[in-house]
Amino acid sequence: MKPTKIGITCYPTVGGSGVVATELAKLLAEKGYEIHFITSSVPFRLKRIYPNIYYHEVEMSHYAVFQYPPYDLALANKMAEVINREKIDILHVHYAMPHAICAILAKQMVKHDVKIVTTLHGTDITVLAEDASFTDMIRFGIEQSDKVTAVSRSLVKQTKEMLHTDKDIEVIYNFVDEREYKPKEKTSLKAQYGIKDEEKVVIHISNFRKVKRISDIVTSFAKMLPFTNAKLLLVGDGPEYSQACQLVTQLDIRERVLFLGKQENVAELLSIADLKLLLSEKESFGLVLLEAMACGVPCIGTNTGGIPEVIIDGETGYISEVGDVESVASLGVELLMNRAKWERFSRNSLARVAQNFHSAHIVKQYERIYADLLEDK
Ligand code: GMT
Repeated sequence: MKPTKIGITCYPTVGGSGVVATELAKLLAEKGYEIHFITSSVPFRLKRIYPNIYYHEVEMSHYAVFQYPPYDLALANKMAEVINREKIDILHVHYAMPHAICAILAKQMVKHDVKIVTTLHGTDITVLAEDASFTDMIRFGIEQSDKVTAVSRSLVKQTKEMLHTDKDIEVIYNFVDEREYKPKEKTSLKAQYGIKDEEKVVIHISNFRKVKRISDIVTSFAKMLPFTNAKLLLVGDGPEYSQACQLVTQLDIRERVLFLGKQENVAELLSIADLKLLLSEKESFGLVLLEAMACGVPCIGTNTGGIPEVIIDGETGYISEVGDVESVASLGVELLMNRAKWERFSRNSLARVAQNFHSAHIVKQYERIYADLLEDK
């Protein structure tokens, strides 16, 4: 039997959506699907050769007459070329804007019957909150897709409210690769960073965008310090990085905070962490929470978007109101200082990931969507 051929378009650089798209691709390829990435560069999680995964680069032409290089048109053109040549059955795009819109254009250009699956990750909707002139275009991308999924119930609700659409949007949660994200033996990493054995490790991982409220991370950590001996690992880079450095100096906690910048091996860093903080003002899911929980690290997150669908308040971690740094600090101290509670939360986190976000279970949900669409062909 011929393998089902899936085209995938995502943002190939850093970011949870690119991670989810690539991990899904790898697992599908292992199951015998033929995967064709159509992206501007090789997705960063695609580090080695995978026999069933192909990569088609979107090339840009830089004609002097174009004031702005037409990336979206180049993408649609590449999608159409790959659909025709490879006889792609399903084109699965991550983000409505611009990927779903490009996919719809590509579909109109080809003779081959291809179905479009769009997965919403949240930023489409965040963009809308800032520039409502995109509403009609994003709604078009969603409504013309053959199937739409979103990474949390909260994102479905928000999308429907903001776009006034009754398009059926199915929730398929994110997942992590359990082979990589799992509790690990203690390594010498803590000592290598100059962190003493008895010191607790609090960690934050993000792209340091404004929406992540990095100053709340630093401030709440500073408020924990009189009550607990701890270090803060700040992992990632982005627009708010230098402001975070300034705040750390201002609060006089420089020896307590390690700025690690972008790191590849996050699972290893999580193995030395005791507590994970994600205090965003908007977050459709929070993949980094799942990564931490899969390593047995309890999390404190904010009461926004999909975060309460990942953390169970008082069982796997805590939920705090956006900006309430006092409450984050006292909940953090409580968890770090109460060993029995920490161990219970850590076990509950592992169990929750295994029961609700297991990759095998999530991949099956995408496979069912593909199969249903192919049946309709
Ligand atoms: O959070 C970001 O800034 C990156 C963005 C992305 O494109 O990867 O993350 C979004 O998608 C992730 C994967 O589904 C989610 O885990 C993040 O919550 C979501 N970010 C926001 O909603 C702000």
